[in-house]
Amino acid sequence: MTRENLAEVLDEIALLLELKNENPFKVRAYRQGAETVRSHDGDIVQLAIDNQLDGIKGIGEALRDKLHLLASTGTLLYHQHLRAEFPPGIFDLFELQGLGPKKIKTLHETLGIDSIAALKSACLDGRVAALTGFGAKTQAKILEAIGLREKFADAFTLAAISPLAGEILDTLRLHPEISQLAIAGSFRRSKETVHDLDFLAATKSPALVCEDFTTLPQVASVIACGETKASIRLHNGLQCDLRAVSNDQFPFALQYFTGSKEHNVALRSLALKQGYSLNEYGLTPTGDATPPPPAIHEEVDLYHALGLDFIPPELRENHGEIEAAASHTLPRLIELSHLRGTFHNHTTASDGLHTLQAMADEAIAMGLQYLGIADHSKSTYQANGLDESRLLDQVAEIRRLNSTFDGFRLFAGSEVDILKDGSLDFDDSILSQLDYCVASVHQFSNQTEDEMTRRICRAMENPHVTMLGHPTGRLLLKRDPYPVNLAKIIDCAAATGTIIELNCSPLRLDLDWRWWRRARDLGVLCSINPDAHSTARLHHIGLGVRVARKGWLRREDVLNTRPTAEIEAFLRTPKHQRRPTQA
Ligand code: DGT
Ligand code: CA
Ligand code: CA
Ligand code: ZN
Repeated sequence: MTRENLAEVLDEIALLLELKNENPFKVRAYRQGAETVRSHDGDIVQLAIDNQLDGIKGIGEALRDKLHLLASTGTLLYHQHLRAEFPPGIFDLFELQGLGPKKIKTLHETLGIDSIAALKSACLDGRVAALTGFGAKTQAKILEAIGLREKFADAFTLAAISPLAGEILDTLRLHPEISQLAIAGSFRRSKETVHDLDFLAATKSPALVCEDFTTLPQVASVIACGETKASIRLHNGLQCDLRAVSNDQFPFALQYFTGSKEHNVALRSLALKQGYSLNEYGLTPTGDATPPPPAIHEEVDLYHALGLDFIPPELRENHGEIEAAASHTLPRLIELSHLRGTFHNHTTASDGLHTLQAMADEAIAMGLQYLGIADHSKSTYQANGLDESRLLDQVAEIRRLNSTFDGFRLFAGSEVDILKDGSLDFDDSILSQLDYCVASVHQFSNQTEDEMTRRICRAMENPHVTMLGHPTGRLLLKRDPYPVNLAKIIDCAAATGTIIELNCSPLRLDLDWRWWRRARDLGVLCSINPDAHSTARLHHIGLGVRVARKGWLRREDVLNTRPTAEIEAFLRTPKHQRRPTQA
């Protein structure tokens, strides 16, 4: 059992309890437990096995005993029994955007729907629309969600597979016959979604390594197993390829299988111009006129041999990185250690799982100097958005807490709804009492591109709007972006001095990496925001940094790399006078 296995069981129990209409507090306890398991500093699996979970915040007695049973025996009868009350296909329904436990329960009880296939046919012959509380609109939305799922059937989000990738790497690292090991492909390039994982191992015994790869505990089925390569499918459907190469070939294979294909094509043609042929096995002179290349022990040597600076994997998309590497103008990319704090986080006041104090404690434990709170505003009533009076109470509470911290501070903000016409959910008289504000669209996302663009620009023109939240509303593999003209949004952000958020909640990663270079060049600042609804999710800033790197961002392009005093000065300065980058 891994940490993630434990957390998944607790999450699933929460879902099942919701399906059974159980007490919401009980549901919340399991969900909170899952988050605690994910974020606990120590070896929580071992602690659970040893029955040493007492005193861990977020894990009560009932959870403590269940985690002990689960970790020490690998199963939990309570979970099995709950699961047995429902058909297994029902879990897939939770993956569909816009379908909550209540609707799933109705669909199951009235129409006997127990799988996505069954749901699809019920939509197609109109049975779903006929249900009370559903209607034609809901039915169309469900069909759309099913369509999206089919379209992305073979894709996974970077965040979803990262723990799994890490586990497999850890296991393979123990293999005595593997001398070098890496995951290449889109995963190494930090693409927001990936189709498969490409493992690469240097070894003197390729056939043995391939065979052992197919017996990893995560394997559901073996697709192929040969002398130098193998492919497996994991229980979650993810395919993993392995190439076994010699030590000498490793740097070439690593470069080749990292891709992207477009980057490789451009690199190969550059090599050809210099008289070399480049492939996954080596760099060789094409004729007698070309001298042999310098010794290449590592991937970086290969780039140097071609007269290029080392190109970080995130940039290898043939978006100008080869030209920049040739002219020594690649950006020095931001790193996780540069972040000093982060904005846009939720608490129990709206739909977060943890209190102000707990969120602050976690940020402090992460070594951050400040944390921005931005709970939902009143129009997002589904998320228990705050009205004026609750918001001002929270501001007061934040000011009180700040007097108890040493070298840490909370910034009081709001994730204020951008209403249909671009006005905001709070008056300026309220917004002016906050330290900062994130403005986001959460409703009326069916407007035309023109309407949506004008609406968001109007919000950014407000002097109290510090930053724009999740600019396209996309949910990776689940919900397309709403129509919006991002070029105009970026221009408007530059003109008004509005920061754009890089929302690094794993399904969002919004603004997309493809737009950041343009934004940066126009002087738009980025804020890497986890949109955390729990303490564990604060750690998504690491994912945000990977995406920011992919967008060519440097330390100076990101607001929350600045120390507290600079942030305070920045926020005090009227918006139109703020300098996007430090001198
Ligand atoms: P994906 O679809 O998320 O798995 O994306 P990748 O980039 O991981 O693609 P994949 O797994 O098909 O191949 C891994 C890398 O191998 C790819 O990024 C570049 C290299 N590669 C694969 N096929 C070709 C090819 O036909 N030509 C070149 N130049 N490189 C290739
Ligand atoms: Ca791949
Ligand atoms: Ca592959
Ligand atoms: Zn939001």
